[in-house]
Amino acid sequence: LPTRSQADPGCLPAYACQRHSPLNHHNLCFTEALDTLAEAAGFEGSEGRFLSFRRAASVLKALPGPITSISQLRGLPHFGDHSSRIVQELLECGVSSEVERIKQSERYQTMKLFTHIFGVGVKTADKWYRDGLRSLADLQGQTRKLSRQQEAGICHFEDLNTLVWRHEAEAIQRVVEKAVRQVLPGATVTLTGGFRRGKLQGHDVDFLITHPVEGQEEGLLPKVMDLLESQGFVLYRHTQSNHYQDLKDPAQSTSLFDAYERCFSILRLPDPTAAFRPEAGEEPCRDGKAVRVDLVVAPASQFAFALLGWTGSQHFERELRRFSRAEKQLLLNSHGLYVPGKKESFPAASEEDIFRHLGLEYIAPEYRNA
Ligand code: DCP
Ligand code: MG
Repeated sequence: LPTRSQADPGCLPAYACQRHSPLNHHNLCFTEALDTLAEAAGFEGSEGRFLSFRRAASVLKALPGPITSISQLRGLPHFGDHSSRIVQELLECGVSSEVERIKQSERYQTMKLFTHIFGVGVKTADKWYRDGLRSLADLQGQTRKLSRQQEAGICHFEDLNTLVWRHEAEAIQRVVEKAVRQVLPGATVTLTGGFRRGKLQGHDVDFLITHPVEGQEEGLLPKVMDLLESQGFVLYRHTQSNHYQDLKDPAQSTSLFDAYERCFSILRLPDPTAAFRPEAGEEPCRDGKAVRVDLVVAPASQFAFALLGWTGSQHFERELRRFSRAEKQLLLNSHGLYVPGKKESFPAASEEDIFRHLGLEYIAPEYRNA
């Protein structure tokens, strides 16, 4: 299978997991427009349109240079009439009237606002919109019951919608690592998500925790969160225990949600002055910025799958699973790689093993920004 995109854009492979998608690419003005259309389609529940625009945007992220003429789109996978028209308009006018109209619309702006609240998905945002709500003030001024998560999301809205910098993610990692090791010596904490793909900023911080002795890691998170709470770092936490033993067919867990022990949290960023004075670590930080942190615990035997699944990007993950199913008749999720109907996963000690099982060239995390 051709996996290199660099040499000849005419031979760009169809799946994002077969291409190199660097963080910084050459077609930002086009991909932003197409991603906006994808997002807007997602707000309307149009999964098909969402995927078409997302796939077209992703193709442009893997091109070796900028699109300067519409003829360069010829032969590119996933470029339908609509996406081509948008690119053409941008080439000719510098803006797309359709994209501008959407961005200005009350519907788009409100849906964007509401879905940026922690704990609010498209369905809830749409319901609120149809009920006539348009702003955070509208939400606060009404009597409907919000979930504890949504309350926290509104309370920390401003902080949570300020991007997290890499050095802030690393400061949180030090705090989490210290707590994890105190609770379970030998356990490791890996920074995943966008930061593992080389992003300098993210909307949250994702950690994957494991221990070399299988089973030792079970039940770790409640203890870690108790410790972090006693240190004054926890603003919100919702911990779930793992349930992969309960799954009748682990391969069927192909939804976006895996069955690992996990905690969705909001942590207070450690005081920067305390970060350089470990002896002052006992002192709770009072004024740190609120940051969304996801902690996931995987047993050693599933770690490679969890790491691959949590590194993203989301589109890269979707494409890996689609490739596995359509091209290899295998089911991939964050727990394993399965022959349909079989309970046992292929073993994998590393991400490289998984790519190899799938017959794919290994793509390093920095090139998974599809
Ligand atoms: N992921 C997933 N299923 C979920 C949540 C996440 O497969 N339900 C994967 C894909 C994501 C990665 O985990 O790329 C991390 O999720 P984020 O939403 O945090 O996305 P990123 O870290 O990639 O981006 P950002 O920088 O915006 O946080
Ligand atoms: Mg993230």
